[in-house]
Amino acid sequence: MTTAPPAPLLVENAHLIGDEWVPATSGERIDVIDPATGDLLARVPRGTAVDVDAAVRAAEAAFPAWRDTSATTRGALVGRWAALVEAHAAELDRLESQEVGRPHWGPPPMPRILTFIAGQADKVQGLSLPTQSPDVLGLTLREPFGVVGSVIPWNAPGPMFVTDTGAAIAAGNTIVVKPAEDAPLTPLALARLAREAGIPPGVVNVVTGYGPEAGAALASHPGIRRMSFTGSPQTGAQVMAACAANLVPLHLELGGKSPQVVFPDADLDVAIPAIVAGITLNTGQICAAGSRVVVDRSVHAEVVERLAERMAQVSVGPWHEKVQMGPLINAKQHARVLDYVRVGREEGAELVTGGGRPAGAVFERGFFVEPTLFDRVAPDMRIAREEIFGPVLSVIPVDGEAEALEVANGTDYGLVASVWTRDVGRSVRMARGLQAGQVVVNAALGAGVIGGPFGGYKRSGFGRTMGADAVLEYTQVKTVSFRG
Ligand code: TXE
Repeated sequence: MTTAPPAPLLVENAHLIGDEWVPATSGERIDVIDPATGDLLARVPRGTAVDVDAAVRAAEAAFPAWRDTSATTRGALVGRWAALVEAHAAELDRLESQEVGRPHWGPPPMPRILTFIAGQADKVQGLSLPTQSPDVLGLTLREPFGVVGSVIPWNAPGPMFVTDTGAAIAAGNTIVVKPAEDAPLTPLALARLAREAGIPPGVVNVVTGYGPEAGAALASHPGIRRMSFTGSPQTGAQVMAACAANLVPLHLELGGKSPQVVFPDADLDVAIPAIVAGITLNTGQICAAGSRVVVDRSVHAEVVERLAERMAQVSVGPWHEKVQMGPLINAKQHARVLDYVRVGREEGAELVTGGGRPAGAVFERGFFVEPTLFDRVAPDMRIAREEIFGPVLSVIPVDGEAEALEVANGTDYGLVASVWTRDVGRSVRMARGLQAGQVVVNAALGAGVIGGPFGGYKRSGFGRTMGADAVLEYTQVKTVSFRG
């Protein structure tokens, strides 16, 4: 096995506050580890409330000029950022692969996300309003909030960083981002490219650090006018409480327990590989991971057999072009996933394949776990209701469409749902009935739609990113009426 060479965009022990790449005021650092090997990749500042405060002040100072920069120029600068990210795509991909421990996914989505956002910057429009009298004009303005805050997780640090940052700054806000302590290197590299693209100092700021220190300080900072958070529901609730104290609006993206509903008329040749990819991609550490297979009993045995066969073919290992699944992010997540395997067995589910650390010397140092399949899972078991965030797939047999829908909707989450059927009427009924922010019919999760709004129903969160309104979400509306 070859290891990926070190990425040249690495920023060592510095985060970005205004125009300065600086260490933490405390001088303390956090080790960033390659989860496939346990090797040290780099150290980043352990930022605290002091650093967050400095970043918010830098963002406040930059805001008036950035707000007053024309939308055309803002869009052009985000476009230049997209072009630089594209030019460095291979290095960014390597860096993200190393810190997340994932294999090569193909071209990174960051340039595409930024290009889409860049095109929205000069499309932020208000309305002209009817008025009571002919000498009065009424209109709405869409204005930025000011300084916005963003806390992002470690599972897809590059796409998360550009999704929030791009939309926020295209609308004329300035931003302070707190990346996850496990994967801050890609966000730092992207911030470096933002500066190189000519985005002025203070418009994009990044403070690295631990959640309860830097993250909590950002969420509760009185200078923040709007917040966004992606991560666990527990931390999301804390961030929301901090925002509530300051009456700050926010959007939350909190994960899922996404069902993949398989009917007897499904094309299993397409469905089986897609379902396995949906739970092994990024080692199951994706908010949209399809972690429950809700399958009609009449095809249940065949589906389980074919899923097991396919899962056994997934190549697991440290970064290599041919490897499909890497390790989990850290020791805590590794212990958590293995604990869910124990829970599933104790609850009476049938472990069909996987369930442990793969055998072999190469797996001893990293946080590896086998692709794992549980059958005969009941809807009320914990492994059917709680987000595991690992490559653990639960098969739940059901009888008929009504029960399939009830079981598919039977969790607190509602992020993504897929349906596998050739019956058009049934797919329409399911698309309408499924409680999820995204429904996919006969395709892999997240397949190919450009500009689809992304976000959750129920406890998967609220607010939408990535859609035609991504930039509008970062504006507030002012009604102006004036008499001539
Ligand atoms: O999440 P946290 P963790 C889920 C997934 C996973 C579980 C735990 O189920 O197993 O969460 O992961 C910052 N104030 N998801 O512990 O704590 C933290 O530094 C402000 C789903 O990593 O939510 C990091 O930047 N911020 C998910 C970010 O929050 C705080 C992606 C996420 O960490 C904070 C990740 C605080 N008090 C995990 N405490 C998805 N939706 O895709 C922590 N943070």
